[in-house]
Amino acid sequence: MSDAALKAKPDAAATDEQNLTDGFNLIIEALKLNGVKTLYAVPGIPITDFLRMSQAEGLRVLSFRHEQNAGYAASIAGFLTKQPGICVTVSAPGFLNGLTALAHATTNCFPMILISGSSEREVVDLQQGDYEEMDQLAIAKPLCKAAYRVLHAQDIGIGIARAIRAAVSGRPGGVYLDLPAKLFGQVIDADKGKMSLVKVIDAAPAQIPSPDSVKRALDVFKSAKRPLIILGKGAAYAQADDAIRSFVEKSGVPFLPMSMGKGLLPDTHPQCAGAARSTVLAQSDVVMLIGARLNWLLSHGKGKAWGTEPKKFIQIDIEPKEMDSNVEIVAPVVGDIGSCVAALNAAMGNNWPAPAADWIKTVTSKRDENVAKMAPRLMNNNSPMDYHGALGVLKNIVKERPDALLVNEGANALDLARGIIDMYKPRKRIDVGTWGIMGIGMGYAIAATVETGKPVLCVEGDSAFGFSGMEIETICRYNLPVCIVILNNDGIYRGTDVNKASADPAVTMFVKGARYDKMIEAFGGVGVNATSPDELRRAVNEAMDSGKPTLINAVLDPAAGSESGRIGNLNPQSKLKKK
Ligand SMILES: Cc1ncc(C[n+]2csc(CCOP(=O)(O)OP(=O)(O)O)c2C)c(N)n1
Ligand SMILES: [Mg+2]
Repeated sequence: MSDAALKAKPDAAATDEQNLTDGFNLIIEALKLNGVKTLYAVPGIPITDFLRMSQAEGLRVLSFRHEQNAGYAASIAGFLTKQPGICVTVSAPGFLNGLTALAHATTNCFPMILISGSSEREVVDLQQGDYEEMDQLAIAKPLCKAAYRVLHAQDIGIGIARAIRAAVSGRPGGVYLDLPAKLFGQVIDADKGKMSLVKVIDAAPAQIPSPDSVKRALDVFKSAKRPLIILGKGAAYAQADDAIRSFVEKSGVPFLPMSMGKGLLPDTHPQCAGAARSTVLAQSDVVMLIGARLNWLLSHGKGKAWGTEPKKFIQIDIEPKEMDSNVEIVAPVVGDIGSCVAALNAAMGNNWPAPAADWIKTVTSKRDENVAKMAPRLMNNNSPMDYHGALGVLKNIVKERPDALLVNEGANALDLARGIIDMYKPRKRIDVGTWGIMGIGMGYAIAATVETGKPVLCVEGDSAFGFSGMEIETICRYNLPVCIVILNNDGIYRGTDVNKASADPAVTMFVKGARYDKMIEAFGGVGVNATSPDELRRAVNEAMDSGKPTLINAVLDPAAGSESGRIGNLNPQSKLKKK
């Protein structure tokens, strides 16, 4: 071959390559075209190069230590942004690790897409024992809103468009997207590839409530003697903050925020009935639910907690099937929360009659009484600490730093923090959600700061932290402004349980006096052992000021805490004596 011919050959190949694209690139382009900026992932076959290329192409790739945490991060990214959070995993075990988070997203109505690489269809379907063989699509289906598989590179655009639309439209939820290994390497004509990409237009179209339903709701609301508004996390998700605030204030009605609805209006707002929960549930006669479901968290809308007064429920929700799920809904308003509240605002006018003064007085005096009762307990400086001493400190820190996000999980660590720490802005409190699961902590913390650019304070039970604790390495590696406070009472619920049958520790007990702060030092973070509220205050303020990854081991009295926190009544009981 002549020199000229030798030279010409690579050039021809290069021109050929220019006219071709592949699965790797098409997936990245399809995601970018639809505004995806971040992937939460754990690398491995067949997605390692995909993640490398994504990073090279300008996507932010957060590489985790375990897929469940990457999945929880993606799920809360969806809640915070109204865009589907994306988690990417390897096949079989990685997929299964991510699946818990996908089911969690679906249950909590967070838009999320779990993208998993998978083994070859031919081999999986004949069950011939492929590397990480598993029929992932079939397994994912019952746990999510929709599940899709893409087999051909030219279908990647459609596959990703369908996944995005399914995740965010209507009631949001989890979507599974199955991408077999061979797809990534499939090569097609570059122009054809480009043409096959789909930009999703109006992914979550407004769903306008019918005028009749709005009128019916306002008629019932107006007829109330003791009205109550309950704000759920659906209301927070909607990002209709001004409209919701204006509706609540125009009505003058007491409102009760659900855990992740806290901060839509400040917990210190004159109409907030958070500290008078039992009173308002028992005594109200008309209850308007805005993006809140009558599930176990609201005692299904019936029974002792709801008192003996007859109730009328008005429910605002995007999902028609939610209506009458537990009790009769006399005024269902079906639509997206933003559109529904806007319609209520328009129809109620500016002269809405104030609720009866005696009802407002009942609520506010109960609230003020409970707040006053709690106040001295929050100021104690006991060492070792109790929950109230430690949480009193954190309450003040959140008041001074209302822009920070608060991540919260545990049993006592959750229930007491929820009650004690006031929130001032929407979508600042993120926690265990509908299932009350442990393990969301570090994944949520990572996504919270990555998605919002704000610092994060995590309030963690020592057990709760253990479920995602290894991600402190991820927090240090990406140098994220996350301050973790572990309310360490040496165990699940408390650290005083005794096993009388053998030398083994009781099942709820952990190593006594464990020093969690030393763990983060292994990765270059700041570790602090705090034994009093004063030490805790100093350490948290320093961490929030510096933005350095910090883990504070807050030493609690092992006797502090009660079985299952506030929900001990859910433990099954038998008439037979316990052994
Ligand atoms: C995934 C999962 N596994 C187990 C549980 C059961 N559970 C509920 S709370 C809890 C831990 C409570 O202990 P801790 O986090 O230390 O909080 P504390 O009450 O001691 O403050 C556990 C294991 C759960 N909710 N979720
Ligand atoms: Mg504990």
